[in-house]
Amino acid sequence: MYTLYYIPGACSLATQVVIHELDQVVEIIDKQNVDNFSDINPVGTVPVLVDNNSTRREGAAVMLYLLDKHQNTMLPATGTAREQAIQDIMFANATMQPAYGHLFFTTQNITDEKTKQSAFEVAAQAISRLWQIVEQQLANQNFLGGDQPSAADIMLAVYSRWGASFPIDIPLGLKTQKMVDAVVLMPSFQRALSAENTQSAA
Ligand SMILES: N[C@@H](CCC(=O)N[C@@H](CS)C(=O)NCC(=O)O)C(=O)O
Repeated sequence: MYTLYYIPGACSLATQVVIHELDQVVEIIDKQNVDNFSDINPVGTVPVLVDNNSTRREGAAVMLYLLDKHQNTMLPATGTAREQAIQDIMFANATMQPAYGHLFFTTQNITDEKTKQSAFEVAAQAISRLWQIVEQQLANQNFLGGDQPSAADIMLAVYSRWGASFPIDIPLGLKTQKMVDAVVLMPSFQRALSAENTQSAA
């Protein structure tokens, strides 16, 4: 059984979805209820995955660990399809997620309202440019992984929900919106959302 430390709605949601897709049992713990979280992850971030006695952090590394450990169609075992899937995971984790991070940084660190709105807008433009790249990649396929969702599709679907918390518009292309809607409707995604809600309500 895995233990996954999470924050509701955060990038750790994608980790939980993938664990469900892999048919693995997971206990989830809200990081905000853990007093000594820095003992578990000195960086202070989620996701953190505990597998028996080993603790893993960094979303992309956790994702690759899980996908290499359990049989699945989300990460091809060899060849260019595997290279593409890893590139897509890295794009999600190391490019799209930090771009959204600018929105959270702005909220937390800029107090002047005019400066704050400008910073939101600049960040939103940068994020929108990245979504246009996703749209181009989806021109001839329904998911980044081809005809079924990959880990990167799941990660991007989670991030796409963050824009609603900020006073800016981040439009998604038609194919991208269709990909996000399909991922959010996956039973594993709904199960992960519901597990987070149940924990938060407890
Ligand atoms: N590079 C890290 C970044 C993870 C990260 O930024 N996680 C956010 C949530 S998506 C977090 O834990 N932020 C700290 C906090 O909100 O307390 C990773 O990929 O795991």
